Amino acid sequence: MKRIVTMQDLSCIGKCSLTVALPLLSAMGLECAVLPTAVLSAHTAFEGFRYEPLSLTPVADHWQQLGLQFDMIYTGYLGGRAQVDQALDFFTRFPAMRLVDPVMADHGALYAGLEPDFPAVLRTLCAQADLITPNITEAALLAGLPYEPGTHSDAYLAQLFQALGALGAGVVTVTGVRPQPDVIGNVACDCRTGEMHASMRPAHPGVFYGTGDVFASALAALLVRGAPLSAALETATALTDESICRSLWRDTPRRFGVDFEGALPAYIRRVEKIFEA
Ligand code: PXL
Repeated sequence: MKRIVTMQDLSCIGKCSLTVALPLLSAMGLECAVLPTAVLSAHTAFEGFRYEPLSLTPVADHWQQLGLQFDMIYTGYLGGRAQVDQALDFFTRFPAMRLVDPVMADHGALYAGLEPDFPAVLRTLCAQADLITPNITEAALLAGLPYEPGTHSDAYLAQLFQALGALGAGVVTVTGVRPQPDVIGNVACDCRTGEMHASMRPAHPGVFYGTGDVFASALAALLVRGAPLSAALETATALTDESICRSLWRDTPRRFGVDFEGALPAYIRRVEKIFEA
């Protein structure tokens, strides 16, 4: 079984980060080790959230003594410079494929509690990644380009991908791309070959928390199991869209996250078909 370690916060309420990544990665047939970077009473869109950072160094020390090895390191929300430094240190200690989801912003604004220089801090982490998965806001912040709410022209996307590729990661995916007002989806670029893929769906109005984490977790699992980028993008996008649609049907309060749980059985069948082929 492949072993993946995911480093991100544990938000106790509002499905996102670890409470999305762990169930998804396990359901996709991976051994999932967890490095909780902080405990939050609820994610940062809940007013008054409490934040307790954790030190990962003792965990990394112990894992090194045990001689543990990982197929992939997947980092998500890190919350501050100290946590990013710990991720960089972890990268040097454990050789593995690195997926960095530069979680920091959405809809043109940084998440509550993050310092304005955090995009520059995350750029240093992205430079050490094999794959990065920003949303369109994070992509603009990392690229140093103005945020555009959409629609996104081919020229704007080309500028984004060029700047993100120059950061150093071989593969860049950007989520929340809107080529037309009623269409939204994800675009992947293998910057080493110039190969591009897009996976689009009908857009639904409003904010859906945790969807970036659903997408990145699904993509991580598919890629570590050896799926080609095009199939991984399409399948991870399908799970994200299905989770959003189920939340809409069931009218789940938005801040509590999307209903990925109900989408999982069909998704797992779809994933197994990729690896049967
Ligand atoms: O879903 C991204 C995310 C992860 N972790 C925390 C967050 C958010 C988004 O708001 O607040 C703590």
